[in-house]
Amino acid sequence: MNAIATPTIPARHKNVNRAEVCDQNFVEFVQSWQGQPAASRSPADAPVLPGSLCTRQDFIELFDSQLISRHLDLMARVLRVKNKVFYTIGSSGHEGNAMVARLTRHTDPAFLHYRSGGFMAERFRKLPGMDPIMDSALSFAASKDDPASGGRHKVWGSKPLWVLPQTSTIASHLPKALGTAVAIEQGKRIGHALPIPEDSIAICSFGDASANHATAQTAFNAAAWTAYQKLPAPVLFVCEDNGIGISVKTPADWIHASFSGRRDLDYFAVDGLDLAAGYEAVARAVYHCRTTRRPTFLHLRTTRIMGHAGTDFEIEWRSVEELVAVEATDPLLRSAAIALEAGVYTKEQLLARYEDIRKRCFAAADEADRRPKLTSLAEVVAPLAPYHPDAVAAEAKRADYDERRTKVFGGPEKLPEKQPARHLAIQINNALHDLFCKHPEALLFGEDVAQKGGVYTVTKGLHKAFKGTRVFNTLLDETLILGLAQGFANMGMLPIPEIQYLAYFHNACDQIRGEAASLQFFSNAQYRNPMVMRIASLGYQRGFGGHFHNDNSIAALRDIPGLVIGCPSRGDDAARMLRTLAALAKVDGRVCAFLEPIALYMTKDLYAAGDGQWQFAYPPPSEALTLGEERVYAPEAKDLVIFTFGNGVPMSLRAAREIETALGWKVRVIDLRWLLPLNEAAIARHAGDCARIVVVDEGRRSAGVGEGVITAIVEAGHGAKPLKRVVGVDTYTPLAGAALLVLPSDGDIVAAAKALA
Ligand SMILES: Cc1ncc(C[n+]2csc(CCOP(=O)(O)OP(=O)(O)O)c2C)c(N)n1
Ligand SMILES: [Mg+2]
Repeated sequence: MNAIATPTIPARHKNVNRAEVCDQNFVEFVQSWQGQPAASRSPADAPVLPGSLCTRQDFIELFDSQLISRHLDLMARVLRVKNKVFYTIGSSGHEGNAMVARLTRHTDPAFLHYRSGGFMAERFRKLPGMDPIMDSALSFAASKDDPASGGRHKVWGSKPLWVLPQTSTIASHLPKALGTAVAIEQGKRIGHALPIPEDSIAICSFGDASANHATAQTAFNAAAWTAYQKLPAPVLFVCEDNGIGISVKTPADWIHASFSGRRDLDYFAVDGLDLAAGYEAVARAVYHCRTTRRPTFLHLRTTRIMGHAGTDFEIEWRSVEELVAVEATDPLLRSAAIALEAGVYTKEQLLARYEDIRKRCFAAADEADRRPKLTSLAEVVAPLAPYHPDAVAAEAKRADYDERRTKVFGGPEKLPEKQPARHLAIQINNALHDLFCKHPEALLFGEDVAQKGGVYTVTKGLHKAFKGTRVFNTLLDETLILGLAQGFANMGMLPIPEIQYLAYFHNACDQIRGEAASLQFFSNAQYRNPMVMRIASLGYQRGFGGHFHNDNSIAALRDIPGLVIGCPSRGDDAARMLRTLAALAKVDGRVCAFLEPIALYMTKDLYAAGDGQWQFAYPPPSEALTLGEERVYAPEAKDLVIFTFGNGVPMSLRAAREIETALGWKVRVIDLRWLLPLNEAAIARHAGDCARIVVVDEGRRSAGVGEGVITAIVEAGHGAKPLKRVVGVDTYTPLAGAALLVLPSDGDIVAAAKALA
């Protein structure tokens, strides 16, 4: 029998537009309600239904939040068609999450699922004078007056309400939510003044399908790993289980089966469809999380009304019977029943309330439509990569911590600037010690960084000098390391995460690309998560071979909007650059990457064994570089300029000698030092100054740094000059000596120059 012809399904239920169906369902449900209202009106603080922890007052406000959320959804569906709203993923069926907002504080940082309309409407009550309807309408309309993102995305976000805007990448916010929870505790341990009360918890919500994502599992695992060691991790994971992800059903009972017995993740099941029944369980979960400081998993039963988004015509892929059955579980019908049963509203009052909120939502949308949009490129990118050069320089060169550093280094005579010239690893290590003296809120963490001091001993001694509260090993999970970094930054600390090898950055790349680097942009500069991420990088290692210890993939970082990338080739520059990066993080909230060339960590010689010419004196702490500032070797030379960075610098200097001998040319070598943003003006200047150009790029041919350098040269009008590129091959790096076949060599540089002769 044709399912659609089933007599129990009224014709209007076959409507493709399920928003209209749900809207009518609500009205009809109220009109046809046959129950008996409570005999007498109970006071505002009495249970809304017998035995419920939810009082009448709680219920009235929660139900209002649900109605606001619902009518924002309905409004979005109507106005999307008119091109006045640009986003239709709704909260319908999930409005019970308002309970979580009511039972937490507006200072509990919240990282929210996209179905959080109810939560937001309820959280807005926590501060006077805020209007969830207008704020949401501005966001739906992509107006630049949108207080969350300034019109950059439809996000749930609010600075005063501690709702940090999230991207659409499901599960990507869980590691930073855990990181924020850990940071609350870490901040207390190091005596850092937190921006929120000390007993705050971090809240993060997500869907049932998202709970399976590797990034979500990372957070669950790390939370349990932390609690297993009896360390606090006050994070409230709220899994809003509607049983489906777009069109894929979650196996029946999977969330309960998977999480209810998980060690060190304390599980609470809540009926999110029923305010009267669910309220107490939410209260228990929140209380548990706040008082025990243990990771808490709140399994909130929800349903999904009106499809995944406005573009999801469920009727095309689900039977009408199934749809109708789902719609019958609409939590707003249950709330309506409670309201009528408890005598909170008469039918007429309830319908009037329903229509009144509808009107307010459409009026707000009308107003939002009149508000300005982002109309210039300058406006769009304004919050992406703020840079105040003078303030950054002042902070980078600030050297008011003499007393602390003298103590840490063991006396005035032991200060590193008074020691002989040393190699890169030692000078990075010294610079990190200095940064730790300068910033009491700096933390360094990663794999093996503490007692061992990192694989290459670059962080040696920091753990001893600054203790395990500031220098610590994490679990082996790069996604989590970068999630932690965001959490510490959210709480106002200066995270210096270490990624053990560049190859292992890639499996956590989204935490920087999608999350950290995007926060200032999507929050319209209201939130920032500054950090200095150190990554042991690049090729030419002699001790430890193979691709994964010699990864030269730089483009994966270079395409991240707003990121700053520094790559030193020598110890003195590294120290000056680290100071600048920390200052960029402090002053402008920038997310910074520092690519440390492993092969140069221990390099002492330049031209010949024992010459010691690749060791440099430690610059005193008042010295720093300007972002983009290049190092110029032989500035007077004009026959040939070599642009390079990292390992390419000593290689090019050696090649330059050979070229001078062979061709009689004077060779200028430019160490770019900053790989993002590239200093295009400096590149153009040097290219203009010299007769010939070679670009030495240890990255890969199709995606390195060189193509950016050459573009800058061509765009500046120097494209006609004789030019060669020496660049890595588009391949993975093989083990042992074969590695040198795929990476540029001194000889390749000389050959390129000769080809220009
Ligand atoms: C990493 C990632 N992969 C895929 C998507 C596309 N996508 C958006 S929502 C979604 C389903 C999520 O389902 P669930 O977690 O159950 O949340 P619900 O929408 O049901 O509330 C998918 C696959 C995405 N946003 N992010
Ligand atoms: Mg779901």
